[in-house]
Amino acid sequence: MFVDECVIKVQAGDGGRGCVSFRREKYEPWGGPNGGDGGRGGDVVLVGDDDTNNLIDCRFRPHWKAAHGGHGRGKDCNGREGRSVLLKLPLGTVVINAETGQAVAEVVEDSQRIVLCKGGNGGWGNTRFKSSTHRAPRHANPGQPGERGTYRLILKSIADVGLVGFPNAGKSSLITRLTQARPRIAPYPFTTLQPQIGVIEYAEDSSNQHRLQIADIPGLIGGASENRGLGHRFLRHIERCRLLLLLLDMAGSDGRDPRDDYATLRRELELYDPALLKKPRLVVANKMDLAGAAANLAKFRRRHRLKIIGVSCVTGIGLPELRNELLKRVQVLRAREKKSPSPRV
Ligand SMILES: Nc1nc2c(ncn2[C@@H]2O[C@H](COP(=O)(O)OP(=O)(O)OP(=O)(O)O)[C@@H](O)[C@H]2O)c(=O)[nH]1
Ligand SMILES: [Mg+2]
Repeated sequence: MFVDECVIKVQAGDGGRGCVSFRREKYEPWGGPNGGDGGRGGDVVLVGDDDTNNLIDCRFRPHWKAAHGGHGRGKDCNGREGRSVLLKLPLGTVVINAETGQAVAEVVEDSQRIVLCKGGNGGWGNTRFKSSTHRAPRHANPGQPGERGTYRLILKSIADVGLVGFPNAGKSSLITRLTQARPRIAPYPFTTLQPQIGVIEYAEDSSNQHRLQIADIPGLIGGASENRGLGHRFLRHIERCRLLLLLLDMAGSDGRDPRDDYATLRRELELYDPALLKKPRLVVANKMDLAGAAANLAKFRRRHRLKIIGVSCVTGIGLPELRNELLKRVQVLRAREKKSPSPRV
């Protein structure tokens, strides 16, 4: 089961109470105050985890509570600190406050730690209140309550290249040819039901290796904005990609015209978010090994004056050119982002 959205309730630990106590020993009947402080409550901490790509843990465990701090005790003993609770989240998780609707955090790096709710401070024991004029204070502070809240988690995968295409266009076949990822491939639509991320490795030389991530999402069809097919649900996983790869079945093997497919894909992207159309994109014509594909490509080129790379995932033609083109474009985009960094949300 793939879960990319869920709601959690979190509660940090309360601080422990301070203690009121006085030193009483043999021959020392009126010793001073010696009440210890309460301990801090534990925090709720989000931790980026590169090994998960799913929010399923949070779906089945929606309540996360950190431990309360221990109460202070006599003989100047401070309470213990409450243990923090660590929530491992996949990279690309956006945390939204469910009450205000505001994004409060975003997990983007492996092992990144974000304190979502802070534990309450422990209360002071009566030792803290003694002074030259107040030598036997009989009060202590209660601990402060820990922060708590309800948050919506939304996973938006992070990849360099996002694959968009009709069902059966060959998206999973392409990712299988280019990377080590092994999504299911079958001659019927909607084989892929959840996003898959693969890594393309380029061994330039032994000291300088480049890699880029490519995301395969379930296919789009006309009317996806009205929830036809799997709808627009998975488009959030390509929202942050640097480059969109529009993959077309140039042989029209499902009886459609690739030129109509291209128009439909663009319209669906625009209906989801017009910003997606402004993203750099590369059009790739697949299934060039089949009869009719070359003629269709010529017609397509006549209508759209774009750079189109023709490939076949069966024979492998065009794939080396595609690999190089992807690296070249992503490197340019990365360099541009470095110059003027802007959030890829
Ligand atoms: N002849 C030919 N067949 C291809 C090529 N690429 C993919 N196919 C076939 O097309 C069918 C669909 O391929 P998939 O890779 O599963 O397509 P997809 O876009 O991932 O489809 P969904 O996951 O259903 O959206 C499979 O039967 C593949 O073998 C190609 O270049 N040439
Ligand atoms: Mg697929």
